[in-house]
Amino acid sequence: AINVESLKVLSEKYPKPSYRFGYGTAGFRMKAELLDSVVFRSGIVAALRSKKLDGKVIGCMITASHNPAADNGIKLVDPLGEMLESSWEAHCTAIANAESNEEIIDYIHTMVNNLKIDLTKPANVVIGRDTRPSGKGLVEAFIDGLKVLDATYTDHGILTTPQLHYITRCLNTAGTPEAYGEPTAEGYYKKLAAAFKVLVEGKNKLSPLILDCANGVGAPKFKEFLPYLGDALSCKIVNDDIDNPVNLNLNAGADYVKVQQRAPVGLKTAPNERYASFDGDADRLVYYYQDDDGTFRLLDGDKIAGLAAMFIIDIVKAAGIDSISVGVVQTAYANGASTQYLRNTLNVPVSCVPTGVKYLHHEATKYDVGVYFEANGHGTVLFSPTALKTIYSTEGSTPAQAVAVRSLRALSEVINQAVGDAFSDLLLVEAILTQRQWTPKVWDQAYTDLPNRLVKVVVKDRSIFKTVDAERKLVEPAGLQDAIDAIVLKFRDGRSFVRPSGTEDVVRVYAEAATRPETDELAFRIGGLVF
Ligand code: 16G
Ligand code: ZN
Repeated sequence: AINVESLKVLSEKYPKPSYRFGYGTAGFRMKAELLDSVVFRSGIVAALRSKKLDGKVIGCMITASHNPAADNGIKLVDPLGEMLESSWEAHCTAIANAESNEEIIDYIHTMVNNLKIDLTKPANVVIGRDTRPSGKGLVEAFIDGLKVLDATYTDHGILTTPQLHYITRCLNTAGTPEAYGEPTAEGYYKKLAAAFKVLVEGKNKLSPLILDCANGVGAPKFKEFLPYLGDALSCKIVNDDIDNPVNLNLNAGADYVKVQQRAPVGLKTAPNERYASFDGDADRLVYYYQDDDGTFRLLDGDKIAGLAAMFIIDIVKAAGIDSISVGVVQTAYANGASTQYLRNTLNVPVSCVPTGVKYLHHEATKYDVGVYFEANGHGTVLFSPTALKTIYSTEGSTPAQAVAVRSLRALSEVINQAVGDAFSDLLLVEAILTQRQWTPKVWDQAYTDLPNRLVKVVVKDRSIFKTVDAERKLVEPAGLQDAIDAIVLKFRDGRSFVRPSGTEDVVRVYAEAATRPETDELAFRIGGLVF
């Protein structure tokens, strides 16, 4: 039953500020001091979700990813480690905006009735948080929310976002044929390390990787991970200062490197070295290097998708399996040159979906092996149950085929199937580069990115911008798309689109064209239309 007395008492501790909250693609995310009531109430929703799913374990991650240290956020995770089902996002938003205890209780009753939730069922939740100083207090608020419905929980303290997703999936699949691993950080390290060792066995080691951890949770957790990898990976960590919170994501991390197209603070690039950056909760990864002429070269999520797709296609072929099809999922932000490469050089099907991991993930499940990445470095590779069955029931009829089958199995283990994971993606890239003995420059030669520009435009009301066709076209405001098309036509290899941000109060303009000056002019002119 609902513990109405404790709801009333606890609710006093977490008064709602006058603010309109919305659960979006990144969950709730804002200045940490605004979050107490939202997080408390999210505890109630998490408990309801678990009861609705017959006591399955729901995950809760307290993080604001690549945002500054003063921000924080909360995301709920469904049993298999996926994003919360979208219809429940609206329930989170509704409860977060309730103006009184009575409204909260009414809303719970409405959910119980409409969704046929049996309140006598148990509720189970696992919790993780990143290194933000506000995290601890928010976890307490969340736990208070759980108490309203007598949910049981395990607080894992500091974790990366993908580790929390992994643990959630492990707990819910334990003892089934889909069992995913030991539900602890240690289980996660062991599983990934074992698979990685198979992939690099007998190959010459690469030069050390230099890894920027954005002064976030990736630093202590990757250090914890390294001993499990032993001498299979050599890696030098920079930007690991989690004791001074102001440094979190400050001029460092995957988002900074991708947006600024330059190396992070604390890292001096030299030719022929290999660099990578995590974001603040370690679910995004980008690589980069310095060219012989001193130019900074970015290897973003599109480049990782291309590398992964290329490798998987080859290895499936080498294993003598022809029944497995590979597909790639991108968003409108994917560089045009990457889409061309995938379609025309690798000959793989490519789908385009709206921004947000849940859309990519869902689309990727339609392929036997679905590679999905956002250009910003968030992504993973999904193996369908049928593909896994094939991979684990094939032995290969030659020694070479047997080796390829073994690699394919290890790939499916090293890649996090629950969610995009910077640790796991890093091992994937390192394994491929090691197998091929490639430098980042060789990897980069697959195709040349078109110059591109992303601009933010502050508008009065971003809700008037309505998109279709995976955000590549505007249908409202009327006439704007025609005006955009007319300008784009004048640019060689020109492409541009406009979409309202899901996480900030701005409209984003993306432009790409044949040269840097043309790209900048295109972005400027489209930005001028929107403003
Ligand atoms: C969220 C999304 C991320 C996307 C970003 C776009 C998830 C887990 N995260 O952070 O994938 O790239 O939003 O932000 O889905 P925007 O809508 O402000 O451009
Ligand atoms: Zn992140």
